[in-house]
Amino acid sequence: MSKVLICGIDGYLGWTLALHLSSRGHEVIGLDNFERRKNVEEVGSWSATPISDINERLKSAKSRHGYEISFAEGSTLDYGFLSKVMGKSHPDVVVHLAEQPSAPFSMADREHAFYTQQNNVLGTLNLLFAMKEYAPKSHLVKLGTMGEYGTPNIAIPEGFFEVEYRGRKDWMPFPRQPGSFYHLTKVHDSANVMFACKVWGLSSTDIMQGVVYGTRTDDIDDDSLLTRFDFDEAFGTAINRYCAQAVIGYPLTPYGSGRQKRAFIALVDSMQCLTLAVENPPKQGEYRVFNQIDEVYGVYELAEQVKRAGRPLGLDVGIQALADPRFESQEHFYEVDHDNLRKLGFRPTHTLEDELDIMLRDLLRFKDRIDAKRDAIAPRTTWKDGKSKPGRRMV
Ligand code: USQ
Repeated sequence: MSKVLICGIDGYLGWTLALHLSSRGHEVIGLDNFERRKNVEEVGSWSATPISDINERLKSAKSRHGYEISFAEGSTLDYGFLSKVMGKSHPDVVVHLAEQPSAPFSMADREHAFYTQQNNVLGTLNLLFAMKEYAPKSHLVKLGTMGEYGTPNIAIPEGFFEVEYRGRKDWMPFPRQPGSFYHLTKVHDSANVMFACKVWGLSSTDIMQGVVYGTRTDDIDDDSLLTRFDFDEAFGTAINRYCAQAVIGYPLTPYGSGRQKRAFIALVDSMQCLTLAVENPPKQGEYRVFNQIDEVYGVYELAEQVKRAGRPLGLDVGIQALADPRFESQEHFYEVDHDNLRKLGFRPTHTLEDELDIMLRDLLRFKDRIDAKRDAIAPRTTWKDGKSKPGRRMV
C-alpha cells in the first residue's frame, strides 16, 4: 500500500479519489486552498450537490468507514508550505489535481488568464522542485487534458509518435494545439514535467483525461460524502451541465453546430484509471502519457442522449443550440489511441446510458439548488473579445 498525497483534495476528482484510494487501503494525505469553491462563487454559482466543508468531510469519512485522511490547508504556489508537507510526509505518490480547470474562466480577461497560468504552471513547477528536494523517488500522477492535443486532422497517439522528416526519423512528443489559456497551462506543465523527469530522474504519469461526467461512485454511500458537481457556464462540463439543465426544465445548450467531438469518461471510470496509474508506477526517471478516455461523442448527439434519458423519469427536455462562445473547429476528424490503461487492466464499468440515469436521479434531489443558480448557466464568456467580467481581482 502506498502513501498518496492528493493536491486538490477538496475538488470534484480529488475528494472522490481520496475516498477510493482509502477504500483500497492506501494512506491518503490531502492539501487544498479552497480556491475552487471561491471561483465558482465568483461566477455566481455553487455545487449542485450540497457538499460539506473539509473538516466535516474528513470526520464523516472516518466515522462511516474508518478512513484516516490527513489534511493541510495551503497553496501549491507557497513553496514553504509545500516543503513542509512533502518534508513531513515523504509520499510514494503525488497526485496533482490542484489546478484551475475551467477553459471559460481562463478566457474571461487578462486577469483570469494570468491567474490560471500562474496557479497552474508555477504551482506545478513548485511541486516538481519540492519532489526533487523531499521525495525524488515518488511518482507524480499529473492531471493533464485531452485538450492539449486539440483536434488535429490525424489520429492522436498517447503522447509520442514517430516522425519522418527530410529522410530522418525521430520519436517525438505529439504536437499540441490547445484551445484556451487553461488548456495551454497543461501543455506548459507537460513540458516542465517531462524536462524534470529527464534531468532530475523524477518519474511521472501525465494523464490526458477527457471530459469527466457523473455524480457519484460506490464510495459515496451517504450525502455527507458527496463530491461537488458544477453546472455553471465556467466550471460545469458539457454532460454535467446538460443533466443539471434537464432537471430544471432549462433547454440543453449545445454550442455552435454541435458537431464538435470530444472524448468523455465517467467519474467512476476516471477513478479506476487514476488508481491504475497510482498502483502501477513507471520506472524511475520515466515520463509516460496515458490518454484517459472511454468514448467519443459529438456535443449535440450528447444532448439528444440526455433528452432520451429524461423521458422515463418524466422530464420533458428541450434542446436549444446556442452560438458557440468559443473558438473551436465545428467539423473535424477525431480519433484517439487509448491502449496504455487497457494494457494495465482498465475496463469501463458504466455505459453512458446507465450513468445518465444515475445522474438525473441524483440531480432531481437537488433541483432547487440548481434552480436557485439558473442565471449562472447561460454562456457569458466569449473567446474572441475576452471582455466578460465575472468580477475578479488580481495583478
Ligand atoms: N459545450 C457545449 N455546451 C455546453 C458546454 C460545452 O456545447 O453547455 C461544448 C464545448 O463547446 C466543447 C465541448 O462541449 O466543444 C466540451 O466543453 P466542456 O466545457 O465540457 O469541456 P472543456 O472546456 O474542454 O474542459 C473540460 C474540463 C477541463 C478538462 C477538459 C478535458 O473543464 O478541466 O481538461 O474538459 S478535454 O475537453 O478533453 O480537454
